Amino acid sequence: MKDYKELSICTDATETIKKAERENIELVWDRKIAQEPHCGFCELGLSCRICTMGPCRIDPFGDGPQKGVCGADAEIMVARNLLRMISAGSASHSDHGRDLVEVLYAVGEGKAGGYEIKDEEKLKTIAKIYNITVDGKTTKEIAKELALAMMEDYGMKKKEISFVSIAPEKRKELWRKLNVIPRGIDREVTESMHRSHMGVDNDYISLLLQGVRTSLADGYGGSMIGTYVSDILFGTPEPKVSALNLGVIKEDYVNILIHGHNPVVSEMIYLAVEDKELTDLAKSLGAKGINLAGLCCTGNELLMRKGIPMAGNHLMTELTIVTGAVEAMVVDYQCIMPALSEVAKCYHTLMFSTSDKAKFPGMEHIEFNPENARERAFKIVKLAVENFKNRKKEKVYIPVTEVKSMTGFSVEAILKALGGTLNPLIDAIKAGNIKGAVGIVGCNNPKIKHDYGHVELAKKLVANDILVLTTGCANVAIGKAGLQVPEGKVFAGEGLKAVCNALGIPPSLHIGSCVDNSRILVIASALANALGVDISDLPLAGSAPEWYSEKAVAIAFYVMASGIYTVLGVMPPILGSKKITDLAVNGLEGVFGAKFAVEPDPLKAGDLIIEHIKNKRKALGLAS
Ligand code: BF8
Repeated sequence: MKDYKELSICTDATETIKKAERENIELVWDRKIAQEPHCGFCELGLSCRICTMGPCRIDPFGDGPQKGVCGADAEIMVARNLLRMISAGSASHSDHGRDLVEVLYAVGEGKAGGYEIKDEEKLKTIAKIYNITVDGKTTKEIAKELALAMMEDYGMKKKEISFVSIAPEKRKELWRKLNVIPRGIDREVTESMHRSHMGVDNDYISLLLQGVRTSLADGYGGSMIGTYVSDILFGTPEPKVSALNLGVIKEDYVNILIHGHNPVVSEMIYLAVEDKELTDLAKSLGAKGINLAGLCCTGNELLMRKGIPMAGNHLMTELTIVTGAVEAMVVDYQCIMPALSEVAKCYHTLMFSTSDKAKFPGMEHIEFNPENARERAFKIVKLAVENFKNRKKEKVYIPVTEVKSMTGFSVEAILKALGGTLNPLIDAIKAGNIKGAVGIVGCNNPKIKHDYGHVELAKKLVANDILVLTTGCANVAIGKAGLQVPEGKVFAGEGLKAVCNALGIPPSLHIGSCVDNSRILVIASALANALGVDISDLPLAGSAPEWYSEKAVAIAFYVMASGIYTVLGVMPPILGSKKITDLAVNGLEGVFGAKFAVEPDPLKAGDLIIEHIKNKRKALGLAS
């Protein structure tokens, strides 16, 4: 018997974990225990399998080998491994952005089936950032030209990628001095892989600076392109109320879950679910209709734009299937545990993969591209509806009812809530009603009690008048805890509560998926520009209390390099190098005006952030 209370703070999770145990279903927590003890060399970053002269390990206690076969010491080994983590994370966000650019291009060419431009205004605004003239051109012409210009951001023609232009002048000067401005997204990822090959870059500082440049290619490149093109194609999010937790899965309905990251697939599934013929088919089979719900970041994309409810975050994905009420799960890519199809085998759930880049044993592969997406989405939804008859009533268990949560706080929506300018926010910060703002972002990790890190940190910060912004899996955790509805002001301190009352907003704002951390960069840059300071002067911080993914490492680096203090709840594999660890938690401050801290206890992490915000306010001459 598991100690359920130690696994998650959420009733929907613990109740469904119990069901899984009764039904002999293996879950992520079981597999984690089977892996323990984890390899200590790997945890410290002191193992290397880059070449076949190894694999090599360095003894952290000094008794065994202190160098790999090639001569790499602890610094080189840790730095190379870290650079490869950043590169994989940046590649993932950016390749997602690339798929959106291809759809934008296909729309421009008139070859994109069901896709269209939903936000023309934004298309034009972004085109102008790329120095594309818009007057006298059709929407399709602008779309095609912008897509081609964005493709150049992925290449090697440029000295600086385009969105770097949004950063404050001081920050750009610093980046130029350090030579870390990304020249091309793919170029930086490729160069990182090259530099970390045996016998190329063996200076740990140089390797880490390339890590910074690669992460900036993600934040101001692939991720920002992903966010903006999604807004152009599917609409810029606006505030709305939706629902979260396993209770969004409806017993009387055909339930379809979408999981992954790319809205290109999920938006088409959304359209098919709205189709009357398919709904009638569902009704003819005894269901009340078709119910669509999201998981992870593709869920966040649909939640932000369409108000489609979310069934859960990363560690809830297996548990949704354990409810026994899911007719189909449709996945695109990233954060999709290959274990899902094994769980699905124990129920009637059909599993569909949709991307050429992400195939899974045990899933039926129905590939999407811009031309066929509409027809494929209808095919999948029809198969899901027909699967309703295979549901075993006795296996259905949905342990909770849904919780309401607000979403849709794009930068434009925040500005609108503020009356069109950042001034009310700046005034509230100056007056001390809002002491500062913190992005709580990132994943779940079975090494940390599910959602505990996110929720406790968010509660502590809002109680101290610090506005919270959420993305990714943190959104679901904090929303489920009730902090993302206007009534969530009960958790806030008096100052923040007054702001929530005046604006009708919650103390924690959901701003999107993980690529939408780029929205934090936009807000931070706009705030710094409005005040005539650098981002590192602002009372801001970032935190990833439960991160697991390489993408989170890339995010942490571009947030830090933008000048934002970043607190991680899980230790990255760097402790094997004293020099790199010291640089991360001390030395970076003198270079980027920001550094990392690692603190698994969210209450202590909250103390670190509150102290940091006090210091930043003091330096700006604001009362603490
Ligand atoms: O990109 S927060 S577990 S779903 S990696 Fe994955 Fe982490 Fe969730 Fe989204 Ni982000």
